[in-house]
Amino acid sequence: MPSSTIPPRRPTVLVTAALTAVVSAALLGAADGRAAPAENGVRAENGAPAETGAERARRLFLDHGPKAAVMTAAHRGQWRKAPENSVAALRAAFADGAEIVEADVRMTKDHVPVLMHDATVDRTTNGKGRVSDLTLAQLRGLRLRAGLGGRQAPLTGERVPTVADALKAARTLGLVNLDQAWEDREAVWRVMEETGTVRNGLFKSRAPVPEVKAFLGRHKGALYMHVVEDANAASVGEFGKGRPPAFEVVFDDVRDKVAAPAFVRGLRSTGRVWFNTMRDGFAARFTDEASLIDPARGWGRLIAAYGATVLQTDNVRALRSYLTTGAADRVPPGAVRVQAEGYAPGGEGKAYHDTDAGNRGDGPGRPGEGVDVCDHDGAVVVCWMRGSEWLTYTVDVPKTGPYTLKVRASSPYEPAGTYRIAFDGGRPGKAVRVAGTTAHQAFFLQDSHDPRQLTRGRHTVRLSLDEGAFQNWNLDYLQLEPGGNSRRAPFVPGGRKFYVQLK
Ligand SMILES: [Ca+2]
Ligand SMILES: [Ca+2]
Ligand SMILES: [Ca+2]
Repeated sequence: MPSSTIPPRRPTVLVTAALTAVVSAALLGAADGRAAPAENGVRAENGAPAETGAERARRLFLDHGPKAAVMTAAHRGQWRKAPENSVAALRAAFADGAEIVEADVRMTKDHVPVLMHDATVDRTTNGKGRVSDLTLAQLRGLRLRAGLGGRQAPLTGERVPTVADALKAARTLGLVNLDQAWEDREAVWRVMEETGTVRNGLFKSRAPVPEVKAFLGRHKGALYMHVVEDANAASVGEFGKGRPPAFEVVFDDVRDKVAAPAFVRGLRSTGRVWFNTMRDGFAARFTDEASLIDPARGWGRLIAAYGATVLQTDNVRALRSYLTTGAADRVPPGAVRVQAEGYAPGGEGKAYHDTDAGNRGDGPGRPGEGVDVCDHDGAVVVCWMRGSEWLTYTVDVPKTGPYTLKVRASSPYEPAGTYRIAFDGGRPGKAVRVAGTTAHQAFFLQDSHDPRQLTRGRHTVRLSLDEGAFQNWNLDYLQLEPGGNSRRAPFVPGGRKFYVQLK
């Protein structure tokens, strides 16, 4: 099924023309071109000290005018390139254009704030146990796992950073939104003072307003964002005239009170409005993956209809691309993309083979057909992929020449499986290994390194899964790209840079 025919799950809201105008200006503002972030000490051409990326991010964050450009916040850093909540992921996120990095704070047994999302180190390191039961020295002995972690994610050379490490790394680069830090806010504030990074840190909470005001009264320079959802929507009014510079709005249904145009317009008039687009339910169904199919289904809608001026994403580069060029996940020139769920018609044994009848997934499969289709937070994919299954596709090749197939796939398993490609009823090629991507929701484009000569015109492609091999992966789309580069290194999530060789 072409992706454009996937029905939206929920009704959309009416947009007021005035709000649309304001937020369109915000999007255009983002496309005006960025002041080049500069390291401390770098001077602009006129000899004046250049503004650092961090100072620019802070200035933008405090700007809520009608032309305020939409800002990019990287969820747990750029985990597509380095382990989540690592210093390398933080640096990579800023390098890719994020102005803000979101990171999660936990306290060690010896009361040192560190970056770690979960209560335990089990998912993201090679250790075990609760962060609060481990000393900093013990944590420092652990290695972080690639990407989003998981039992089979490869180990990297990166270590668990302290909040001090993270803030120091961000000093000239941007803001760090310290999530889960409110409970330990005084300890985190002390770290900011000690490291000279008071201007980099961004606190957030859902705490009672008097508690927030007391903290901000004690620490005048603290940057703060208040989180609102239906349960605490009234807290906005309790701030009176002393509203924080930003509100994070969380809604799982477009009919929620906090998603009402008048409510978000009110927030937008005095500050920035931040939405999370990583998964379903933070901003209804307006997710990263929906945005990658068509930005109007996610990011564009949040900007136009909900006054979004900060988007927190797992897809920093695609969001930056959208904000600067209007396109999120563009098909490369000369390439052909076919959605996995858009397999050929003809039924079981002719167009596909699936090991069980019916759709085991939660996505829009075809009635009466066995191919399993899932909806992973807006990514419509073929899932429950198992040995012996196969799918066929028709592709229109624009020009005669060599082409290399790539697949956008995900899997928490390593390796995730193998597939072979056959064109036009010919013999299947060599087995191509699908590498684990550390999570079902972590999709990466993986190169088959199996270039083929194709003539201009229509071809059929059969993708078959080896029967004897372990198979458990998800396929979003296939992409035939012109050229053949079989010498490139095999895919590893995050690239090879951060990996350690294990004996
Ligand atoms: Ca099935
Ligand atoms: Ca299946
Ligand atoms: Ca797809």
